[in-house]
Amino acid sequence: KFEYAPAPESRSIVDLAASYGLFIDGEFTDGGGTAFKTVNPATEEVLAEVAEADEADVDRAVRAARRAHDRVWGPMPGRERAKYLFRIARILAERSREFAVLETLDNGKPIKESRDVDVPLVSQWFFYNAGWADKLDHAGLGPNPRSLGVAAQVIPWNFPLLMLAWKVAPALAAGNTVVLKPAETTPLTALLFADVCRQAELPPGVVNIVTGAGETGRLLVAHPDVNKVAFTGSTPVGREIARTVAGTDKRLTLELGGKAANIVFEDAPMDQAVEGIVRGIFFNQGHVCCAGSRLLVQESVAEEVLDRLKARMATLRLGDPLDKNTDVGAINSAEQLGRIRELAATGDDEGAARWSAPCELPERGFWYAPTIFTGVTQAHRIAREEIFGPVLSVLTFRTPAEAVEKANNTPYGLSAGVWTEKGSRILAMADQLRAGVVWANTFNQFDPASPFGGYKESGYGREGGRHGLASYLEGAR
Ligand code: TXE
Repeated sequence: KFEYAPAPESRSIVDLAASYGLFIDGEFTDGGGTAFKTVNPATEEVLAEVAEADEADVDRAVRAARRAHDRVWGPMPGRERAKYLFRIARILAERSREFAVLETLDNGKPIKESRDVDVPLVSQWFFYNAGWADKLDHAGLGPNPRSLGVAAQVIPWNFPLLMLAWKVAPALAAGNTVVLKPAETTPLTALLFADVCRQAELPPGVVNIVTGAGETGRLLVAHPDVNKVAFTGSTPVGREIARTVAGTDKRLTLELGGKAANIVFEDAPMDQAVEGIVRGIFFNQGHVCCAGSRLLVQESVAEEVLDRLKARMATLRLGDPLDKNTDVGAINSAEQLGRIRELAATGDDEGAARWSAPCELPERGFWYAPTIFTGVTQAHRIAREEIFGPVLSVLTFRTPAEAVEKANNTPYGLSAGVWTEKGSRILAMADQLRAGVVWANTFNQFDPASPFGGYKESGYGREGGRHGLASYLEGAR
């Protein structure tokens, strides 16, 4: 059974985060369930034992959030809420190194990314949303926007702290309180975030963190006193959540998988395009819902693009995620590695040609070499299903119309990329692509002011910008 032991100052950040337990009503506490282990995916070492929240813990967390919403956070003037959010944003920036190291240990992503992308974006998200908190009545969102109440938020393991920020920052700015469940393979930065809430003297119950596996998430989503559910994760779990929420008055936003097309025209700026392809699929080991996992390249330049891409891939450094020169880190879990291997093997079986970057995989830990498949047809599973790993499927096209048709031939619709020097083509493509985000001559860029979300099986609702805020408000558009 998990025992809550407060950590002495001298222990490492992993020990600290692990010793926190569940965070309910402003207190760290041990849960009623059994503990589970979280491992460093680069070494397979156990990092920490973390409490599994059971039904009573989830209920306690939701009740704490309800009280905090009704008595403190909901009625609080926006300008006061803003002060807390600015304070949290500042503390996150001040403690950024600690967060970056812990994120890399728990997730396996290169420190270069957690330090330069994830953690800076996290504090930006809080700064941006803090700025909304005192302007809700005057920003054209609606005549009288009000908080929804208690938000249940379930997040995945690919951007543990950033997904927390995407969910928690707008919810709090809009006057809601939250119960958040991080993914079971990456719970540690959420617990360290709870410590930031304490440091910021956020009123008890405004943020509650319940760690655990899918069952904890299921209990949270189904709790009758929850007003809003926000989920990022797999499509099957998203469907299950939609069924649970159907027939209740809970609001729901879902951000699910993707199979984005990264479309390279013959007039594209070639050097940038190759960098964009690499960033599109190998950033965060391809554990990215909006990853550019299908390269659509115009036939006339396909050979040149592939030659350049392979040359660039050969320079990627795979290995110790804590080494600041590492470009490609570890796969987050043995299960995910298994899924990647299985789906990639169907590429071989169905007749596509595999090429992997020459690199030595460490003996321990979960690793997959950056890989591309050429000769892929639209019928292949690797062209249709989300691999969620460093594996790129390459298809070709002749005309812009063919590019659009192939790009849209997917059950998903989260993102797309277009590479061309022609401005009119960018606009025409953006118009025709059935994707929530279309990047032009760039890829995987995020900004707290930009709405993000999908078409079709990629989910519904938007996160980010005023649209993301509106999904946490009653009476807002
Ligand atoms: O996702 P799950 P998994 C895709 C990606 C990946 C696949 C499986 O293709 O290979 O999903 O990943 C919680 N009720 N994406 O298994 O299970 C779970 O504990 C409530 C894309 O990790 O969806 C975790 O906190 N919650 C994606 C979260 O849901 C439940 C990111 C996500 O886990 C639950 C992740 C239930 N019944 C995976 N079952 C993206 N869009 O970015 C599980 N959970």
